[in-house]
Amino acid sequence: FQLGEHASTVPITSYNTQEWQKGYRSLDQEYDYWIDEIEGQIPPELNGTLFRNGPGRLDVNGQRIQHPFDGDGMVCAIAIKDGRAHFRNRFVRTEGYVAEQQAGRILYRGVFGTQKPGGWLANAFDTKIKNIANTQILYWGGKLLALWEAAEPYRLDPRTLETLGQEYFDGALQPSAPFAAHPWIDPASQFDAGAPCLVNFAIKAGLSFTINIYELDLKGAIVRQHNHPVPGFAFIHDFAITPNYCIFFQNPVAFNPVPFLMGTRSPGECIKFQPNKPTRVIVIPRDVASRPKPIILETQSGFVFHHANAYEQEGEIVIDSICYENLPAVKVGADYRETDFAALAPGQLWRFRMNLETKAVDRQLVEPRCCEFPFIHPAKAGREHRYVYLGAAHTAQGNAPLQAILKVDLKSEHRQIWSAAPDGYVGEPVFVPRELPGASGLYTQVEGDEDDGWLLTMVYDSQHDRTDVVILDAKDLEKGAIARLHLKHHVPYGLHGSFTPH
Ligand code: 3ON
Ligand code: FE
Repeated sequence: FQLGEHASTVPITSYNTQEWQKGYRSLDQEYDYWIDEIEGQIPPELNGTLFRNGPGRLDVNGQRIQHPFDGDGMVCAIAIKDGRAHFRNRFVRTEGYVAEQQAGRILYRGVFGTQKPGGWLANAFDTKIKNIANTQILYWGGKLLALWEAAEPYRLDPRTLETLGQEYFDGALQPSAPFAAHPWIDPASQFDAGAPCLVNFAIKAGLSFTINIYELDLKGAIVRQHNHPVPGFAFIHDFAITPNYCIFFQNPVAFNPVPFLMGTRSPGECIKFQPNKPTRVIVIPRDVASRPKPIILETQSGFVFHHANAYEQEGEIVIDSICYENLPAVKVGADYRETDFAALAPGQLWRFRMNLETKAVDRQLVEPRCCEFPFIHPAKAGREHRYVYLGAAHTAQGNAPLQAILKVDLKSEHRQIWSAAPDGYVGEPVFVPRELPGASGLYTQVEGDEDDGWLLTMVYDSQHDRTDVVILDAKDLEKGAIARLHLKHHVPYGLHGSFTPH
């Protein structure tokens, strides 16, 4: 593989860089309205709230945030009931957001390039990074939690999205301790008599690294916790679970802290991908009673942000992940809006098979199309799944912005695609099963077909400079959107979301 290999061979026709860039403007206003411009029809059986988090502000009073991953979390709630939909968005009032709003300028350094104004002198030896609560939003144990992987969750009011403060789970989480942005719901936990539980992790960074694993019961209490040291530098954004294991991919990266300490670079700009080093796979048993010890495996070099799912099969663990052949360095001072997509390696869906006895890891490319934001039926978490839904590029080859929703059938190898190109840019597709949730208010069982339900995604329509909430029939993407809810404004490209039926 050569970086930029696609550049000369693939004509870029599906998107326009200037149009794409418009989706990265701040949305300062906070709205609260019934959506009355709807094309098509919201299915009357679809009831609940789609919560979505992401950077809402790409500048502080005109001072540019260097990278969208550094932007303050802004949560959208699209509440759907009886064919009607209501929109609301609110910034998470983190300590840093409030302080910077008051000051009218950037007061904190960010992980991905944002620096305080005033050059390196103004930044040197300041290692305090703002909790921006911008990555995921999830309702669990009666609490709506905005998550960012390097600090504690913020709790919001699920109805008003008002910020209620940091969440420490009755003191089980230490002040300012991290809590990752990628929890999984185990639909039937063997450690909770078959009840669902929430499994999350945290990467505690410092001179050495630790993986913390947290399991929460339905009431939202941390009921199991264990910690494991990790050798080397750990940049682990997501993980996967099975009934018995947690699986982590430790990406091969090196970190040189000196420029960060000297104030010349952010931490993200000090990370260097190591193409000649293997990826370490860390498998940690979930059974705390057995005093779990990590099992370490190795596979080819690659970079993984997101896993679609994992499951156990005849002594092996199967895991589907979005893997990049290379992680481009965050370039100092570069403008992310000038990204040369064609010069970067695309994220692609791979299947890894891992044998815990022999430690052999086998990997296979499942889908070469550029894709990100994998999503599965919630009841299949940790169990064998048939379908993966993804945000994908419009064209089958090359790297490009996400403009389509792709459905991969792992059994028949069939694909379905719905594209919003050339004007539309899509986000994560959230799958909502058609069947009603179980007594716990969660989707814990697949009753009919695994793809019987809807995909909800937010699509930036660059032509109208506004965002649509698009509803697709997950069984048949190619029949087109069954409803397009036009918002009154744009919403900056986001990260992750979840659906809460109620
Ligand atoms: O790992 C160490 C400890 C740690 C927690 C060092 C560290 C400084 C890198 C770190 C912090 C990591 C953070 C704060 C990561 C935040 C990530 C984030 C906000 C978002 C990641 C998004 C990933 C993807 C793949 C997004 C894709 C977006 C598109 C395709 C387009 O919209
Ligand atoms: Fe993520």
